[in-house]
Amino acid sequence: MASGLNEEEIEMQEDYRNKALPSSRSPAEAKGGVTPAVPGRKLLRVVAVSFGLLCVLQAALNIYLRFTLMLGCPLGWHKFQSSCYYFSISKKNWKESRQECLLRGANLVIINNRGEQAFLKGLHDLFWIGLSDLDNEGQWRWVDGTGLTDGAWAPGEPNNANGGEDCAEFDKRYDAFNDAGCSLERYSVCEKLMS
Ligand code: MMA
Ligand code: CA
Repeated sequence: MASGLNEEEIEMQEDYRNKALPSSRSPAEAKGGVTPAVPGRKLLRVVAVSFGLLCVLQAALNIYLRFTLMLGCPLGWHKFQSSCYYFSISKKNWKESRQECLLRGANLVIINNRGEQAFLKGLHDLFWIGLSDLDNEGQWRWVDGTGLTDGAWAPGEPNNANGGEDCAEFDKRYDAFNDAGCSLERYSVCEKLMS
C-alpha cells in the first residue's frame, strides 16, 4: 500500500468523517430548513462591537476637542495661567491697539500680578498695556474699569510729561509702567480669559 495506511485505519477515518459532519449541523439545518439563529447573533455582535467602537471614538474626540479648543489658546496666542495672550506684530497708537484687541475678542492686557508681568516681558521691550487715565486725568484705570491698586510704575512715573501722557506702556528696562503719549506707535499685548 502506497500510503502506508491499512484498511482498518482508512475505515476509521471514513467513520469519523461520516459522524462528524452530521453532528456539526444544527437540527434545523439537518432538516434542510434555514437557520436564522446563528447569523442573527453574529450580526448582533457586529452591531454591538461597532457601537462600542463608535463610543470609544466619540470619547476620544471629546477629550481631543476639550484640550485643543477649550483648554488651549487659539493658534498664535500664548497661554499663561488662565489667559491667552497675543503679542502684536506691528506698532500702533494706544486706541488702535485696543481696537485690534477688541476685534480679536480680547482687550489690551491687564497686569494683575508679578508672575504675569514676568511672563509678558519675554517678548517686546516696550508695549501698550490696558491702562489709561483718558477718562479722568490722574485716575489710572484698567480697560475693564478697575482701578490701579498695585501699579508697578517706573521711578518718577507717571509724570504726564511732554504735554500730557494718558496711556500706559510697559517698559522692560525698568520692569515697570510709564505713562506715554497715546498717539505714539507701540507694540501691544492683547489678553483674553480662557473659556
Ligand atoms: C520720556 C517719556 C516719558 C517718560 C520720560 C522719563 C522724555 O520723556 O518716555 O513718558 O516719563 O522719558 O524720563
Ligand atoms: Ca511718562
